[in-house]
Amino acid sequence: MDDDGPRQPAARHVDRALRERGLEGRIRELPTSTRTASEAASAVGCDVRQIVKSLVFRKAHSGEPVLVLASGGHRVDESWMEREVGEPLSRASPEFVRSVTGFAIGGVPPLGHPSELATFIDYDLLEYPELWAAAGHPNAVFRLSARELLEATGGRAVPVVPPAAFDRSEDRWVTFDCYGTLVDWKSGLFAALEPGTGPMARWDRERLFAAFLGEEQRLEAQEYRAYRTIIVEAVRSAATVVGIAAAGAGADRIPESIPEWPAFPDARDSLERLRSRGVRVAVLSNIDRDLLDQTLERQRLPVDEVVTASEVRSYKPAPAHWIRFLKRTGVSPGRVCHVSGSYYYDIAPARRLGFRTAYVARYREEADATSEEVAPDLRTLVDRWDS
Ligand code: 5CA
Repeated sequence: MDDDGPRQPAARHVDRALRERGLEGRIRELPTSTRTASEAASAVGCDVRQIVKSLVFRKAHSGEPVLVLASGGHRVDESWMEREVGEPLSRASPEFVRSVTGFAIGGVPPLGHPSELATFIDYDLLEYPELWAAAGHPNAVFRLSARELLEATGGRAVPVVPPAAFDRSEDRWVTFDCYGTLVDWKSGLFAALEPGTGPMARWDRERLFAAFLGEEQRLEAQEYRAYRTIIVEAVRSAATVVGIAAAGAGADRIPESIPEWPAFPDARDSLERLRSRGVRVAVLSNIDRDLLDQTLERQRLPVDEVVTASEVRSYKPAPAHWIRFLKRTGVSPGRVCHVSGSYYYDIAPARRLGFRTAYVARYREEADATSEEVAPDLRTLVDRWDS
């Protein structure tokens, strides 16, 4: 293996910009051309829609550059984009592209430019767990996830062609995480395990739960698998890590017990109060659709819309749940507040996509002040919104 990174100078430059963002060893220099999106897709063996095209436009009045990161499957609709940008756009000349990005057409990367460019990201890209972009040279590309593209470029997610739900909805929405926010999954999980282990000491519970969260994160970041598989495997390996073998033995029973996991006492009332005021509510959950449906029915939680990991085939904090929600409803993220008990899974990615956020401290996770609002529970939050 070549430990010194890419050979082409332009690709080395992109490699340095990637390293600065914690994205090491991503670049592939290929024997065939990756000059166009379809060539790049054939060269790496992915769908052309997973290719990030880095297209430069020029604002007609100010002359400023705009970088549009579009899916290889899309032809950017310039008149639509002008609405997002707020100014007429023209295509950039090859010279302009080189002067503002530092790279020639055919190899323009989405980052690593001499100065930061106003950046818009095609939100259809953000439903793919794996993306490929040009790495400075027409034979070099690099792999990154949708979440990494958002974070590394700081770009704004927008539709680059008119979306199906064309008219921006005027509805007000509140979107919720489910397990850990509406449903007390920590109690539910131990209620499922303790018939096998006997009552666990508080210390063992905390250690097991912490190890479980770590294992779950690790498994969810891999290739998509159903949540009922992931949760069993996460509990088994957490039990091994902390040395509570009996807990691992009970892991098989967990998925079918999930619909019994109790809603927090204020969950149903809070959803009903919001809906009675004309606010629409949705649940965006890292679980299989059938299990969520059973939870909502059994716990009598009324919602207008649902997006699950099994539908988008990825797990939060990947952005796909929120993108799917925006596409289905036609609402813009600024009209939505996303509510969750987790900074990692929900608050951080929702903010990155322009949603308002409210953190509910269900299990007293340390507040890190990245959420606009923080409340001890849902009842307090909805009371505050009412006053
Ligand atoms: N390496 C591949 C993707 S990994 C790549 O760079 N594809 S691209 O689509 O981002 O870059 C080619 C794009 O540059 C074309 O889609 C086109 O929009 C733009 N382009 C090509 N020729 C010109 C030109 N003469 N003037 C301005 N833009 C051009």
